[in-house]
Formats: sequence, structure tokens, C-alpha cells
Amino acid sequence: TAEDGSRAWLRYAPVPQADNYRSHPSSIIALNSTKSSPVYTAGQELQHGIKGIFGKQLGINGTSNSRPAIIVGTVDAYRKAYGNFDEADGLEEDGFFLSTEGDNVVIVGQNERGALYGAFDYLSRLAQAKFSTVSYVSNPHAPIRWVNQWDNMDGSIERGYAGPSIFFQNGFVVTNTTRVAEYARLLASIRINGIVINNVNANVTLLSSRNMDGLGRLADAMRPYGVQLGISLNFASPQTFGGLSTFDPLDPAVDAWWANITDQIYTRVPDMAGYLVKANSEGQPGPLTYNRTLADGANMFARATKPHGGIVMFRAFVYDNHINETNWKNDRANAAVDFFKDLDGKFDDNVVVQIKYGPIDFQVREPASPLFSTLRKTNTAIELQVTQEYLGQQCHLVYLAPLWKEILEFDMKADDRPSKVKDIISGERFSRPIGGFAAVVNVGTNATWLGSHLAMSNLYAYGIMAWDPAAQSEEVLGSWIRLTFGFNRDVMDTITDMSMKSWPAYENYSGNLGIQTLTDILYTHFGPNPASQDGNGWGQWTRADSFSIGMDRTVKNGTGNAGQYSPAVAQVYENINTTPDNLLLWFHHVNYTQRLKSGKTAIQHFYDAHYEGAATAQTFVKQWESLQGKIDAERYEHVLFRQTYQAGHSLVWRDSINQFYYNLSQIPDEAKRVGNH
Ligand code: GCW
Repeated sequence: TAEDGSRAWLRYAPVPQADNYRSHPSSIIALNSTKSSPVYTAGQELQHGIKGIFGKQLGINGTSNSRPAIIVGTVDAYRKAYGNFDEADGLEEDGFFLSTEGDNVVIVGQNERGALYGAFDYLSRLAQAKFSTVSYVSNPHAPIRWVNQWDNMDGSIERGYAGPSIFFQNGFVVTNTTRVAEYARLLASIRINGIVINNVNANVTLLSSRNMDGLGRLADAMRPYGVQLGISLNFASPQTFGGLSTFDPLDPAVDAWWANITDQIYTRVPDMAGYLVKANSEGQPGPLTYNRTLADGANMFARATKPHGGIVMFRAFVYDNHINETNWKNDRANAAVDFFKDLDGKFDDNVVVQIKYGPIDFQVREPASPLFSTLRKTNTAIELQVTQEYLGQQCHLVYLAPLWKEILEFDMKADDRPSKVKDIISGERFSRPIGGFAAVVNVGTNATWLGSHLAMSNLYAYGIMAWDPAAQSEEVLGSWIRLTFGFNRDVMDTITDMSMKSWPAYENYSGNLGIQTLTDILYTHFGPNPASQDGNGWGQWTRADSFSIGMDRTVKNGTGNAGQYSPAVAQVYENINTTPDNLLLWFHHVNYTQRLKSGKTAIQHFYDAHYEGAATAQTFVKQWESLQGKIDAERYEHVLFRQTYQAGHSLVWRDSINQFYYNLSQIPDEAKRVGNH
């Protein structure tokens, strides 16, 4: 139902064999919980969850003799109430200890937020009927686990596919914060601790005093869930909003202006997470205007937030979108390293450089950004996208955890030592104090949050993986399915099968062999338009002509991009024989008749892959139809509509891409499906 949509994975539906639970708790003890604090929320959530799952109404007390109890609180509060607690020794910030071993269930957080995470974890176990006795400490992989919203002040959302903003309306922060609190609750349940609420293409009017008051309201709504508020800033604000004659980051008046604005915001939001800045990118203002470096720009914000404990996320998505395609050395994929390599070590300690997972822009297949192993003395975070901008915009099912996993597990081999992306961004590999994860989510007012029930697996998986990137995509998916749709075996198997096939299918019928998504890049980012990639300054080129296709990114003959990786990785990409097929056209320019490792020619692979991918999308409809009656009618119909759409649209993709390359190459399809037969 619509309600199921907004409750997402927090439905707390009754579970089968609830009687098997060994000792049903009879009270909840929320230690030292002041109203609106995360521990208070934990108590409420436990009460609400147990009521749903077991149909049992428990009281919540500060202390209680009614046992067995669920005890939840911080380490400090627990020690005060019960004395020693050695289990807490391994706890890190935001971490928790959960034990169902003794008479009582014990949930202890390193801080209040950790206690809430522990409560959600316990409830998630119960809701999945995981009743076995457990006792463990769980710590986050990285301290920064944020989401970004690209919401505009007028209530629209850039690359948002689920209706208008829950944060803004008609130029102002909303007054009704119900949905904001609900979103914060969802995020807390997957251990996300920050939201940047407005578009990185930021509007200065967010800084009006009316809107600053609004920020206070939003932070108040999110605080009970331990989710901190952050905002995106427009670099030119001192001039366009503050009336100064300049926004030069090294001008003392500009510095003072930002310090003052920042103080004003922190007066309203004392625990604000920090700022996010997109500068000198796609027309946004930045420090380069004044011949200052990007580090000069980032550090200006760092100075302003430092006294308040705030962080500055500074985006690495800086590139020139007017580059000339006739020069074969030009390459947008080189931009991030070119702009940032000389700045390593020049960023203040509270700056984190936020790097999109690949060198271009959220494509269906990209190598990991070479910037991850370039910055050694700089804090970094990875930027992922839950909103499916290039990936079907929530009208196509694409389960993204496997894509993210490939990047996070990729070994950058810095200095020939193991250097997985996940260990670089956590700060571990290069001994950085902070780092972590950001994902663009763009939920809207739609009751499903993302416009599609199935797309919510991506939000769920993002949170779980930001906490623990070692989590397995399929297992995470399984939990999400059980929590969202219940226990029916067919439902589990079917949605698992569809989801796990979905990214490969989308890659097959959109753009394979590392040629990027081949979607329209000029306007919609939706639907096939391979011609749109070339002939413009955006630099998402394929360089397809009648004979050949692909970007030569080698050092010996091309743009040199392969050389931005550590030598051990560069060597793999430099050589056509060692480059994996799925990145062939990313790194090499080849004839259509180039043989792949599979023995097929590149063009025949194109034809076949597009047929295969679209055929898989057809099966999703049948698979979904087999679930009729096994899930509620409303969600069934909603998803069926989307799957039917995807099936049809995948044929459009298949035929337009194949026809396009047939027209160019005039090479017939061996199976006689494409061309004039
Ligand atoms: O891919 C592009 C998107 C823009 C976005 C930009 C960015 C918010 O098409 O909509 O702007 O990336 O990430 O800054």
C-alpha cells in the first residue's frame, strides 16, 4: 500500500514463528534519555517495532525491575547504571554493542547515535525472524556517511525522479517537517549520519535569515535521529548575496563575511555537519576566477567551520566543459587529477575532497577514479549516486550495489601495496583522520520516496555498505526484500534474481565494453542517443566513425589517462591485451572488427549484448507477474507498470543503438537481426 511505500523497510510486520523467540522482553529501559535525543528515539522505536513484530506493547522506563528488559543507552550511561562494561572497549565513534545472550537484551552505543543504530539493528533482526542468540560489536568503516540532495529552493530537484522536494517550497524551507523527520528516520536505520539538503548548484537565497531559521527547524526535526544537517554553498555568495565587490577567497573581507555567515548558521544549528562546495565546475563560480587554487577556495570554508567542528566536502568534479574534440590528447577523464594533484597536502584538516566513483560521471561502467590513489595527504570521500541519473531514472530496475562494490573493492595498488578504494576513503590506507561516503539520493514527496518501490534497495544498500563495504550485495538485498515484502520464498527468489541481473542487463542494452551509457547527454540523460556523446565540448566522447570506436587513453598514443593510475594498474590499462573487455573502449580506440577475449568482434559483441540485455528485461515482466497475489496489489501494480515500461524501453535501446552502429559501420550482424536483411 502507499503506506508500505513510505515505511519502506521499516514496516515491522508480524513475523512467522514469533513464538520461537526465546525470551520475549517485557520492558524497555532507555538509559538517561532526554526527550528528542537519539536514545529517546531508540526507546520509542523499540516500542513501536516490538508492537508491530510481536503485537506486544512494552513500557519504556529510565530504570525498571520488569525483566527481561531491552536496555539501550550509551556506554557512559550503561556504566553509570550497571558498573563495568568491558565489551565496550572495542567501540568506535557511532559504533554499538548488541547482545541477546543474557537475560536482558543489551544495546550500548559508543554515543547516542550508536545506541540508536544498535536498536535499529536489533529490530531489523527481529523483523527478519533472525532469532539466534548474538553478541557483537559493530563499528563503522568510515566516519562520514552522508547523503546529498540536489534540491532547489523552488522545490524542484535536479535529477530527482520522485516529485518535488521535502525540504523546500517556493523559495523557502518548508514549515511542515514531518517528511523530513521520516527521511531522517529511514537514514538513521541504515546508519547514515548526515544530509546535505540542497543542490550543489547552490542558490544564495538559502542564506537569507528566514531560510537560516528554516535550517534550524530542519535540524531540529533530524536531530532525534542523529542525522546532522549540511548545506551546499554558492562560491560567489559574498558578492551576489552579501554585496561585497569580490568573492576572492584570499580577500580578508570575504573571509570575514563567510565567518560571520557561518556563525549565524551555527547559532541556529549548533551541530551542523558542514558544507559541500561545487566550485569551478559546469559554470559554477570558484577560486580560479581570481587565480587562486581550489585549495585556497576550500580552505576559506574550512577556516569558517573549524571553530564549530564543521567539515567541508569539496567536490573533485572540476572540469572544462568546452574542450575541443579534434585534439586527440584532450580528455575530460584527466581533469580531476590534473586539477588536484599539485594540491595534495595543501587542504586544511577539516576538508574532504569528494570524488565521483569514476573519472567521468556516474556511467554504467567506469574504472575507479585515478584521483583516489593520487591524493595521499588529503582526506577523501567517494561520491555515489542512488538517484539513477544515467541509469534509467528509476523507470528501469538497476540494483547498484554490485557496481559500487566493484569500485570499492578495486585495488589501486598505490606504491605496490594493497590499496582498495574502500580503504583509501576510510582514511586507513594513507592514515588520514577522516573520510568516507556520500551518495546523491534525491528522494521526493512521492510516497515511495524514490518513485519506485524497487529502487529503494539502492538506498538501503548504500547505507549498509557505507557502514560495512565488505557486506555482500546479494545478502544485503535479501535483508531488504524480507523487510520490505515479507517472507514468501518466491518473492525473495524472484526479486533477488531480477535485481542481480539488472545492472548487467542495463549495461548490455545501454552501452557496453566501457563506451559509457550512450544515453542522451545533452538534455534528459534518459533514453538512447549515441550521437549526442560526440561533437560537443562535454568530453564524454566515443570517437565513433565508420571504422572504429573508443577513446585512446593510453600513454603511448592517447590522452595519457592510463598513466594517472599507479604503475601496476596503468600497465593493465595501457595494454589492450590486459585491459578487461568491459573497459576496452574506455581505454582504447579500436576497429569494429577488433577481437575481444571472447573471440567475438567488438561490433558483434555490441549487437549480441544489446539483444541479450533487452531479452533479460523482457523476463523481468514475467518474473514479476509470477508474484501476483504474493504481495499487496498496490505495490504489485506499481512495479508491474515500471517493469513493463523497462521491457519496452529496453527494445528501443537495443534497436536504436544497434541500428546506429550498423549505419556507421555497415557491418552486418552475424545473426541477421540488425541491418537490411
Ligand atoms: O552529471 C551532472 C549532472 C548535473 C549535476 C552534475 C554534478 C548537480 O547532470 O545535473 O549537477 O553532474 O554532479 O555536479
